[in-house]
Amino acid sequence: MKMAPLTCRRDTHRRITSWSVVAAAALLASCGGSGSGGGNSPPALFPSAAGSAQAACNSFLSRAFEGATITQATLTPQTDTTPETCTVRGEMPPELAFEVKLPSSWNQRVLFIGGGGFDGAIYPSAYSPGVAESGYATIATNHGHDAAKHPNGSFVMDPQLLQDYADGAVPKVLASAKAVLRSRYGESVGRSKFVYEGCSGGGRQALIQAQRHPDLFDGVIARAPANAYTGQFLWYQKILKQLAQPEAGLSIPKVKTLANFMQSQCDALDGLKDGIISHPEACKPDLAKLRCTGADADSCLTDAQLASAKVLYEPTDVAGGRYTWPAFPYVGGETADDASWQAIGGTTFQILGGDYMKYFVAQDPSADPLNVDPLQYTNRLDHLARLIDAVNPDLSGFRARNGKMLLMHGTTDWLITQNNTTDYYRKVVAAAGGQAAADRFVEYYVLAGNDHCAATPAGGKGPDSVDLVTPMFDWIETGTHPSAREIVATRSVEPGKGMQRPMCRHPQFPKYNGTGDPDAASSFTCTSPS
Ligand SMILES: [Ca+2]
Repeated sequence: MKMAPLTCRRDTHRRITSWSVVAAAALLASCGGSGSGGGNSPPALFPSAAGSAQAACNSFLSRAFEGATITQATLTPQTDTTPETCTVRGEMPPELAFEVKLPSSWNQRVLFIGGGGFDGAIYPSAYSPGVAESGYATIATNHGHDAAKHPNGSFVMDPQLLQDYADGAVPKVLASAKAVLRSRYGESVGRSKFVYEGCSGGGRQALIQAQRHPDLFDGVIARAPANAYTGQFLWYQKILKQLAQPEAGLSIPKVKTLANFMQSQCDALDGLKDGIISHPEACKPDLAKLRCTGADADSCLTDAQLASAKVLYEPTDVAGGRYTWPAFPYVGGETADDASWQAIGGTTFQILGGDYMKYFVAQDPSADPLNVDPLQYTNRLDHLARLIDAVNPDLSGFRARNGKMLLMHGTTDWLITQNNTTDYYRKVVAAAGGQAAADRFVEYYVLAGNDHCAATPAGGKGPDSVDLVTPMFDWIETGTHPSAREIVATRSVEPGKGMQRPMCRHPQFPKYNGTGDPDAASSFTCTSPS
């Protein structure tokens, strides 16, 4: 994994999901802030008093809260950037574990931090920068199982663990965590707002809450959600089988050829040749121009390789049309770095697609993933989809309780295509009765040049760090829509330089004004496609 070198930061975290060796170190690169504003900061309920905080933290040990037993309680002292915090770990059978962070100076907001991948471990750091410094009480969980006991996808062969992973863990954890919060902060917890933020598998969890448990959270933030899970994973098998065809593999030099072609055709369409294709909808390259006219060479694609590109870029169906997958935009993973594309045909995709086909579908660890025929497992696939997929666009229950939703996706995500989030958003808009009705409770933002839940430098050429938690809490607390403020994303790998771009609501894109510092957000205007 790569960690960004930092000299000045408010928040650093690592995201390592079992899906990927890609680790995201998302952080606020500039000490000047994210541009998202500060939000409300009520006075602390529990000013740090020596002794009292330690006693309060110790008091949790071995106590039970709604079926969970507290097995650890640790008080960490205040630092230059983070408040004194009591972290408690709760466990409930069979393997569900969670963590609640209780800052002594609490801002009266509660953030549930989503995990990712196949979970099995607790990832307690927020994607939005500034959370750890700002006094949020936070909750995180392993989503039901211990990956040390059940590596990779093997846990799903236990129906209880599958249920907890799919949908069951969060309501149970939240009930226990609320009891912990009330014990620490008193009944004022009942007046606090609760938000769920997650990426990838955590993004799926965010959508699950809005779709199936609309009373649990006041707001949900779904980044790069893995919500069309069944289609996504069956597509992994489809692309792996395609790449395994004779002469159909895409080597790194071939991918570079593909990426350079996309850049030559589409980079300038957003007004600036900067290596970031910020207006992907306008990008319609003719891949036939890449066809080898003579001998095979790194600078061209053979017919078999063009067929692989077709699977990458064209919407497709899997399992005999039972499930669909929208594939990548023409600015997808091919513009990410080499390591990402090595993963497309290599380790990560093979692990993901392989574990899914072996454990989820065939329920046979010895199965050959590429030879598991989805058509032989349609009942199992439908069962998995009912449990895990989070594709229901009917959010009427969530709307009725005044819930708010933010969607976000990076354009160069090579693991889950941005097109999938766009599809879901369009369906939500339609189900809500149109754009005006949808705008009251859901906003969808696009992060041009950002990879899958990842921080730079591995995570793409654009900015990667953006605070969505502050705009969400302000939305649900004050009614100020995120779109009514300027939300700025920062490139975390270069904190001194601090490339920044405005976050634009789909289908708008950040268009260069023609003049001004290309690293300044003010040099771009969110523009609707013509
Ligand atoms: Ca550009």
